[in-house]
Amino acid sequence: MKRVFSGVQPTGNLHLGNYLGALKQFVELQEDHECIYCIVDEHAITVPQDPEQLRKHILDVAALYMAIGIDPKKSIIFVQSQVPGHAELGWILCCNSYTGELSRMTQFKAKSGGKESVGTGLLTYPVLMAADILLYDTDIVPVGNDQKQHIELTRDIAIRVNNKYGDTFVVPDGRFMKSGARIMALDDPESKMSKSAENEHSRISLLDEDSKIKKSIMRATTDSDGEIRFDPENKPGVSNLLNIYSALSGKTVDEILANQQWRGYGDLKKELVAVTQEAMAPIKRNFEEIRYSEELIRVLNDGAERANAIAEPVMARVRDRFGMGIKL
Ligand code: ATP
Ligand code: LTN
Repeated sequence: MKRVFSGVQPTGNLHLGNYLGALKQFVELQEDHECIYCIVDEHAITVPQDPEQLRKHILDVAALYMAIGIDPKKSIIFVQSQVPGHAELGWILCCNSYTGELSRMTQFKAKSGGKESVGTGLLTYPVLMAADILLYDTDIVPVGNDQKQHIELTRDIAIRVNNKYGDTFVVPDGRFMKSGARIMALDDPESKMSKSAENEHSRISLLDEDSKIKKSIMRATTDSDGEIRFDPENKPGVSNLLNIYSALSGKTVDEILANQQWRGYGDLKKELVAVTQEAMAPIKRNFEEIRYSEELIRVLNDGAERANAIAEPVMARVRDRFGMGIKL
């Protein structure tokens, strides 16, 4: 069975972009892959975090993983900082990457732009991500489109180390969704839906109440020509709504457009409200059941142990290839 690894940052409530771009594939993949899903708290601290909030968000993401259908009997769910190999391999890989290639990463440029002092962790963030992936001999990494560059860097570092030290790492492939790979902000369809945008109506969180879902979608930015068609370049707002509709319903955009009798954007939005509320309802129900249960903590502790059991032999191989530590 091929091995899958992916991670989500515990930096706020997960939204439709996270769900449709990444998490939905996590659930599908667990049927015929060995899946490892991480809550990457070491990545979260690349920007300042309130400790209490961070602790809360870690458990929120873990509960959401389970609420959307990740089954701890099939997949490993764990918290990054509970497995020491991530930080250790992160350091080793830092010593095998270049400041030039890291400063060229779009996410780094976006997050550091215009600031006088920039945390080193923001620059080395993708190297830690490479460590997460390579630590488990991962074959496949399901992520949203925005992570393409980081996956490429991971492959470059793996190949570089393999060439220099002999076969050490499995070179992984990214896996990207066709619809949903890039969900845009509802209030600004030119930028991606994000946890950190100031306007709460720019996103739909997986835990939003029905009334909030309705408000955010009904307010979504469209355009003034009134024609409903899929044209991301000229009609990014309407196309984003259709894209969300398609990803949530499992229908293609063509199928949706062929069967609709909408008289205007309002009708499309109303239908999308219903589709979204229906898709979110079971997630919210499951979340409430799991979030404050002892089972959640058991799942995470057990997950960390299972993850460590895979990571440790890989670390032993890496230390050995690099000539680190002592050997009897
Ligand atoms: P955010 O911008 O929401 O803070 P992020 O990309 O910084 O998200 P994560 O929460 O770790 O950080 O992302 C989890 C997964 O969700 C990643 O695979 C990422 O590619 C995906 N993702 C994030 N935003 C979107 C989006 N708008 N559309 C599709 N996928 C997304
Ligand atoms: N960088 C990713 C989160 C992330 C990740 C990973 C994804 C950290 N480590 C390993 C896949 C595999 C993000 O910002 N979304």
